[in-house]
Amino acid sequence: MDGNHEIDVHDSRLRDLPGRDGSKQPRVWSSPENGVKTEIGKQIFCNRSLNMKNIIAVGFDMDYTLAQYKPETFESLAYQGTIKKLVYDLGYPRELLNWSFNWKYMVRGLVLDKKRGNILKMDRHKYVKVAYHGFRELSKEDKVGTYGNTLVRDSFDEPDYALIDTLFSLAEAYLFAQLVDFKDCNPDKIQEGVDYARMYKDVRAAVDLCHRDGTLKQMVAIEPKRYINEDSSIVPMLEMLRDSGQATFLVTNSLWDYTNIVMNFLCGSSMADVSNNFGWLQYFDVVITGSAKPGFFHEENRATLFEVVPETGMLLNTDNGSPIPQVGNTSARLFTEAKNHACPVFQGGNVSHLHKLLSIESSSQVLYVGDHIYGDILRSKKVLGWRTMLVIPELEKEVKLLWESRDSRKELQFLRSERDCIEDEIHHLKWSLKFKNPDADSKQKLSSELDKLKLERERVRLSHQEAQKKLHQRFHEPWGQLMKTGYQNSRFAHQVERFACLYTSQVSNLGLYSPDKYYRPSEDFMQHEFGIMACETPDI
Ligand code: U5P
Repeated sequence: MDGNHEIDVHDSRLRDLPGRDGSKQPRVWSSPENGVKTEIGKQIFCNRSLNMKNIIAVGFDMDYTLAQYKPETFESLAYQGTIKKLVYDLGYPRELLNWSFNWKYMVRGLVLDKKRGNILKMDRHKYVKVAYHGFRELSKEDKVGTYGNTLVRDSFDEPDYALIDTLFSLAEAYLFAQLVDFKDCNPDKIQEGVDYARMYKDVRAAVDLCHRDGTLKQMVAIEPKRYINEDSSIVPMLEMLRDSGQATFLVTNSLWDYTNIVMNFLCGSSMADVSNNFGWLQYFDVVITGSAKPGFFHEENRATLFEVVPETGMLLNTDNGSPIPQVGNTSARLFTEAKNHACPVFQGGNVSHLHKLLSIESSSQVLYVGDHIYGDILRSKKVLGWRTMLVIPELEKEVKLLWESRDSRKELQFLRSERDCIEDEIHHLKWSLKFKNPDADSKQKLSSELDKLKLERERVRLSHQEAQKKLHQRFHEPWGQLMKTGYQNSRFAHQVERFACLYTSQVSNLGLYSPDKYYRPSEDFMQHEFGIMACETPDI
């Protein structure tokens, strides 16, 4: 098999990367249309063909899509705020106040088993490959005993399981693991009747409250730079889309006052008082705040659409998305004229309002960019048929590591096939011993050969195990590669493949490609095709 095949995890174009001769600066590829080289970490990957010429509106989620929060400050703040609520409002022991948060420990794609206090990583077949109880790894026997039976394997969904599928969930997953450990070691210190599932429920409610009661947002408002990454390429990307004739819109669950603060920061406003600065609205055609996604994507959702007055945050009634005709004024006023802003701002409503506001006739004309596989991507694609792009910030590092570890992965594949060959040889020897009636001499020869092979098999097995562990740790200790679980795609990767037409590490990567680009995936291969494609002269 071609050695370069190893890095061809998502896109065959990677095979043609410069540096297949081993040169040291390979992490770029040539974009065919313009000859410009784009780093792999900033590449947009395509699962399903998408011709940007057919897209008339590009929409964005805000939090963790346009705005990349710094987990070391933002999620730490959520973590600390949650602990305070657990202690002061819900009666958890005061020693929790001394706990600290390792923001690098949890990763997206994990599943919490609320009842058992376990944290799981599974592959696309829902086979649990890595399992921890709190911070203690489960033995293989325990893991297989609990989750191994394919017949009873459940769906790993709510209400008994919680999916860690947004970056917002990393702090609560960590706190849950800490509480599980704490309860195991100090059963008397946790109130009677509070089991693992109840602890999860308390943590979830407390985190959610931190997001809603100002614990987080007031701090972000004071010093956005401390909590959000600056990204000077967002504005040029939005301008590029608009210059090419595509409408742009924002649909966020955040409310107007917070949205205004974050968007001012992202769009580079240097004004100290952002409450009166709405320059960033010029980059959008419609802004919808407080959208209550994923309900927003359902046309039958009857949420009322209000117009927001940017200066005051006041909500005005609308006539189902149209301006209310003024008394004594025969023509309905236009939002934009009335407000003197580049685009109208709303709160609530549903997708039909948005389609009407942007004159969208077919949902396949919309591309929506979000970070939440369920809240943004799955629902908008499945329910509506919008085209989707998922933002996965973790991808930049993952792709870099994939490149750097290509030799180790080659070694791993070699060991795996060596192991398989030995296994086959052992089988043949056993077969000969049993069915070919060898004479005493041959029998002895075969038996000693068999013993040698068994030793060799053990040596290769251990080397393979060691190499696999090293590679796993190189990506993430304890969870390994985000998109892989062993040799299979992870459950997270499987969802990305199914629901995101495109995926990339940062929203601004859109600006690195033509707004007319025809995104195409590599050819699909089934397993039987892989072998044939790798052989130059197939032995048929
Ligand atoms: N949020 C919550 N509860 C949570 C996590 C997030 O209310 O447990 C809020 C965030 O603070 C943000 C919004 O305001 O949801 C995310 O919206 P979006 O921009 O991703 O749509």
